[in-house]
Amino acid sequence: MKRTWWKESVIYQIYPRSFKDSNGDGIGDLGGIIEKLDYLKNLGVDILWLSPIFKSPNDDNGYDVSDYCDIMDEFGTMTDFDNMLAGIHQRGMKLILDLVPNHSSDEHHWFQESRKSKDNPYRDYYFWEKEPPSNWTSFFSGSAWEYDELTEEYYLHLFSKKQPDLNWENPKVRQEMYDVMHFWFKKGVDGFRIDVLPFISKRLDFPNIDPNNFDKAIVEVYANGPRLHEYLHEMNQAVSTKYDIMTMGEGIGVKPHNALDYIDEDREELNMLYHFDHATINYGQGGKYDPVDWKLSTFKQIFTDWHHAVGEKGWINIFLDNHDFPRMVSRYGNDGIYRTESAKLLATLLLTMRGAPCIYQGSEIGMTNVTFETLEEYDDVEVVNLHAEWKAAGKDTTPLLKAVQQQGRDNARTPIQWSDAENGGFTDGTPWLKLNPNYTSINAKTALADEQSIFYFYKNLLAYRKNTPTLIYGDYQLLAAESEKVYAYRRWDEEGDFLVILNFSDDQLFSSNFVNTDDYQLLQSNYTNRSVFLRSWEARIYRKIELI
Ligand code: TEU
Ligand code: CA
Repeated sequence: MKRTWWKESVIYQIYPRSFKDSNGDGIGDLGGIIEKLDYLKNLGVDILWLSPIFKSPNDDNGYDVSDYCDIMDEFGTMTDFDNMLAGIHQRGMKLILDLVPNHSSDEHHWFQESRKSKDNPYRDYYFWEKEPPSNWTSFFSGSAWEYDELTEEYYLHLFSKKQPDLNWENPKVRQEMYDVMHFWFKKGVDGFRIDVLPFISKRLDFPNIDPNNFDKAIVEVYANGPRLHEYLHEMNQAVSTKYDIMTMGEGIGVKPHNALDYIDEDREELNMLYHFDHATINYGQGGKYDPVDWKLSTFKQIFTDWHHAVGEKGWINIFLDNHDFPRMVSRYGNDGIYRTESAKLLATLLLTMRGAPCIYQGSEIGMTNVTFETLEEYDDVEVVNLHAEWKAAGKDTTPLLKAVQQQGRDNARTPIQWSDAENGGFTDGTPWLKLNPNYTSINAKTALADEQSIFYFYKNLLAYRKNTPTLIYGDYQLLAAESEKVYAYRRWDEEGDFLVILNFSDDQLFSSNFVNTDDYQLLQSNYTNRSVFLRSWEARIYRKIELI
């Protein structure tokens, strides 16, 4: 398998709006990121991925772009960007930005022109129809077709109505997006995370979808359209191959069976992608806000299936949370009495799998979900629209509040808790979104002063992984597959042989019941003292004793 810098890198995702405010307006910004570059260097991450920083009306907090080649007013200026990029490179780190090619903001001048008249040169930059051709629905409630009275036609938007879908059938649209990529690569950016990339080619015969099976609609209708891989290869040849950069696709609609269509290095399309199979593991029949229990055996099988599906031909991100999902320690761990142990266990999983580990801001200090008491306190357009839909239908919104508290994206968007000072040291002003009140005890300052903190667990294991190619490139085998409490697996190659044993439960177990560790020695545990028992949320790494 080819070895590359981006395969050996650990990525840290920053959601700039919530990372650090440097000018007191309550909104995170590039100046705040510059202030924290030494903190990130100390942690030991290699690549910073910034959620979108381009001009935007922030209907979807930057994922609605009104100018792809200029910095969002709230985040600062292009000079701030240049200073931040220089600071990142001076510290030996790299920067990838978040490209949003599937849709623009409705305030982008392309759309402002397109909607003016049916014969406007920008008309077919977007999808316009006299009547909605099918029953497609938006991710953010309601129809995916919005009526525009100016030309008395409907335009397509798979997300909010302020995010009209761009028409990639139009070669001018494709060229515009390649020009955007060249612009940032020429400034020295090291790559892109590319938003909802599988959607840029859709089923343009617009078949109806089964409203009771949105995941099927995503995979078969919204994503993976007939010209997708033609576009991805064209993008690769027109842009990517001209720079030493990395492209990472957000793989909504990608499954093990079609993953290599995107990331097989011989196909010259994308370098890597991340999938959502584990991230949607608790979606019930009614989707995200109809959560159900999930089984560890299912979770383990997903990681195992993806490992074998991608094999040695491709590369995937390994993540457990990001700005679209709840905090991982609340979702997969125990954010109560075992918060520290379970956060360290999840860090062990992230950092001992084959793939590019992706740490979401705040996970390194074990930040948890927040519980806002009313739906009005939530900012996310997905929740605002759903709340309005429930109220319009006269439904009791109590169950929705409960589901949003558990599943909502704002759980991951509360401002980073830097210290126990007012507003967690995030801002001197009024934060754009309320902080989690537990910032008084869960914050970076406290973590940095405690050598047993989650921060130093990440730092130490990050460093170990970087010096242990087996954990990066080695093979993987699931062990104790049937266990609903323990996730155990082996990682090995000619240079090393490791066992990882993770107790995903509050229970104390006999470790010998699960894996034979006779020829191995304990390398590390998230508990400081030893025990014959595998303790609650204990994470152990064993290394095979090398016979001299
Ligand atoms: O996300 C697309 C996506 O798959 C998730 O947003 C998820 O389906 C959605 O949150 C509904 O639960 C990307 C970005 O990561 C997300 O923040 C944007 O809202 C979305 O695209 C539109 O740009
Ligand atoms: Ca600010």
